[in-house]
Amino acid sequence: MQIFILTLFPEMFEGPFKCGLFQKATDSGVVKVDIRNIRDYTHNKHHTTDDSPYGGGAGMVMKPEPIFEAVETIKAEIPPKEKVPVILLTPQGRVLSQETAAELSQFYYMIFICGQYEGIDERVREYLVTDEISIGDYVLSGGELAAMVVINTVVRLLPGFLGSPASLLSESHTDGLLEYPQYTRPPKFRDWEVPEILLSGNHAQIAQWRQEQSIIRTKTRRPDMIKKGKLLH
Ligand code: 6GU
Repeated sequence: MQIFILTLFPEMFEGPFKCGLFQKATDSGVVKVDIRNIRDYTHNKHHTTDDSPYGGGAGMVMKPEPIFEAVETIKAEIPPKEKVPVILLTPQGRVLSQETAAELSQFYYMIFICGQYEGIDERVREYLVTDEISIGDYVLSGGELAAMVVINTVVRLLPGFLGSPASLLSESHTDGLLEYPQYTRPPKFRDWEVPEILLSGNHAQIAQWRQEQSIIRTKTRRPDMIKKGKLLH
């Protein structure tokens, strides 16, 4: 997968892509991340990327020209037959879910535009962007952190990202239930013992216990997930 990120703050991306499994994925070629500064696509004297809003009001609005030019430059580097989603990170977008992540993981190329919270010229939305994503109902100052979250959910679904594909199957939000409690050695830490059943070696009973724990946990912590009918698949 090849991911392009358009941002005014490329430095923000230095951490998350250089650690742990993600670094492994970039090293092994499972994913390539190409971060581009929107400012590099400006031609005016001061390399301005924003301007005051028509009609007045507080804050600044991101100008359309550098964003269009950046996307068009990237598209010219991609084989023309490829379907390339152009995704704007914005609190006005559809809210990210595991289904959205699975859907995006099917594309080979993707372009993310990190908007600043104050705003982006509407013509970017209307004539350039193909999808708008939010990561939840709260406000971030810009789309950068949101892009990292979206990209993380997508890339970890790619074949070759996780050590064992089984861990994708049992995890929260994939089978619609929260994960069951996990323990490791020692069997007794301070006064607290690991549930006996997990030490029993009886795999059928362990599987049943875990399923029950998942259901209890989901009912108490996320009853909304059960109401949504996610339990049914
Ligand atoms: Cl994608 N951007 C901003 N600025 N705030 C957000 C968001 C995105 N998703 C949730 N809050």
